[in-house]
Amino acid sequence: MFKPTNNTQQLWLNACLVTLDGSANDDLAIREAHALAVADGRIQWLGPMTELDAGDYCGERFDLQGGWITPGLIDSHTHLVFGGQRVDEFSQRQQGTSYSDIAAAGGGIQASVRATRAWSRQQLVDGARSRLIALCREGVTTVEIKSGYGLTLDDELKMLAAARQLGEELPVRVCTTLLAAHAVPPEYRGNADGYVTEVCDRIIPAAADSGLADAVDLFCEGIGFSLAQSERVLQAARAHDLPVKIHAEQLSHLGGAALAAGYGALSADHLEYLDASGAAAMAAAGTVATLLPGAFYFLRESRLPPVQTLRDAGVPIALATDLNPGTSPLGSLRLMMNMGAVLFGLTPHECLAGVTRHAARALGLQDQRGRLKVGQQADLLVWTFDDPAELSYSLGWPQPLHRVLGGVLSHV
Ligand code: DI6
Ligand code: FE
Repeated sequence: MFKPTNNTQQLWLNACLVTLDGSANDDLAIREAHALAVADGRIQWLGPMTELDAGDYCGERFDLQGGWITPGLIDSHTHLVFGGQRVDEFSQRQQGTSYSDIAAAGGGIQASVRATRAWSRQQLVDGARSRLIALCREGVTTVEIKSGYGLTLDDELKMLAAARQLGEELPVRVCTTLLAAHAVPPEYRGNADGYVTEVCDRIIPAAADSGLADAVDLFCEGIGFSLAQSERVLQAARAHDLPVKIHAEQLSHLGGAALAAGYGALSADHLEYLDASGAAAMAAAGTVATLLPGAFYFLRESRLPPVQTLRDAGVPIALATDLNPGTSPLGSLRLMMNMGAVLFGLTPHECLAGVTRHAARALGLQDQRGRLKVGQQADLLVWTFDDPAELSYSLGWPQPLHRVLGGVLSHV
C-alpha cells in the first residue's frame, strides 16, 4: 500500500498509464486502473488504484476516470534555430531545381549561414520561438536543438546560447548539440580539412568550456564531411568528454554510422543507406537509430531506411522532426509519427516509443525521461483517446488535455 508523503505534490488517479517500461523495444507496457504520484518534480510512485491509500492526502489530485497518461514527447533532432528563411528555395524546387543545384548556386545551407551570421542571439531566439511553441503545443516537453548555421566559433556559440535561452523562456527542456561540422563555410572553400582543424582545435574546446553544448554532431556525407574528417571530429569530442551523434547514410553509404558507433554515439540519424553491418555495429554500441521521415518526404526521396534490418539487430528506433529550413520545415512531431508509420512502415507502437523512450536514449537521458517509471522526471501528457495508436493514426487530434513538466502543469 502506498501512502502519499509530505513531499507528494500531485496525484493522478484512475489512469491508463502508457509506461513504455517493458523489455521489448516496442512494448508500450500499458497499466490500466493505475495511479501515479509526483514528488519533487519526479515520479514518486505508480501502481494499481487498489494499492493506493490517499485518505489523508489533501494536495493536488486529478481523477482521470480512465483517461490516459503518456510520457512527454521528445523531439531528439532539430535545427530549429536559424536566421532568415528559405521559402524562395521551395518555389525554385517546385519549378524543378534540385536541392543540390540550389546548394551549388550558393543557396541551401550557405544561405542559412549568411542569414544566421547576420542575426543577433536575440533575433535568433525571436525567430525560433514560434517553431518551438508549435512543437510544445503538440506535447513536446524535451527538444534537442543543433547549431550548424554559424560555422565560426562565435556564431556557433551564439546559436547554442539562443537555444539555451529558448529553454529558459518556454516550458520545455532544451538539449543543445554542437554541429559545427555541418558544412564547409565560405572562408574554407576547397579546404575542408582546414575547417575540420578549426572545429577540432577551437570550436569544440570552446563549446565544451562554455558548457553550452550537451553533445557534438557532424554531417558525414559526400556533400558533408568524409569518414576521415568525421573521425577527427569524433576524437575531438571524446577528448572533451562530449557525447556524439552523427548524420549518416542519408544520401549514400559512407560507413559513418558504424564509425560513430565505435565512439559510443548516442544516435546515428537518417540512415536510409545503412547496411546490416552498420546496424550490427550500432546494436553492439547501444546507438539509437533516429529516423527522419520529414526530410525523406520533403526531398521526395525514395530510398527507405532499413527498418526490418534495425529491428532484427535490436537497434532502438527514434523518430524526430529534423526541423530545419532546407529539408524539413515541418514543426510537428505528430506528423513524423504518422509518416513513420505510413512512409517507413513502423508500427504505431514503434512510433510512440520512438518519440518517448528511444528519443530519450538518443539524448543520453534514458534514466531521466521517456518512460513512466519511479525516479523519472514527471514530464507527462494527459489524453483522452481509445487507443494510443491514435497518436500515429491521425493528425490535429487528439491533443493533450494537460501538459506537465517536472510536475508542474504548463500552458503554451
Ligand atoms: N541534414 C539535413 O537534413 C539538414 N542538415 C543535415 O545535415 C539540412 C540542412 C539545410 O538544408 O539547411
Ligand atoms: Fe539534421
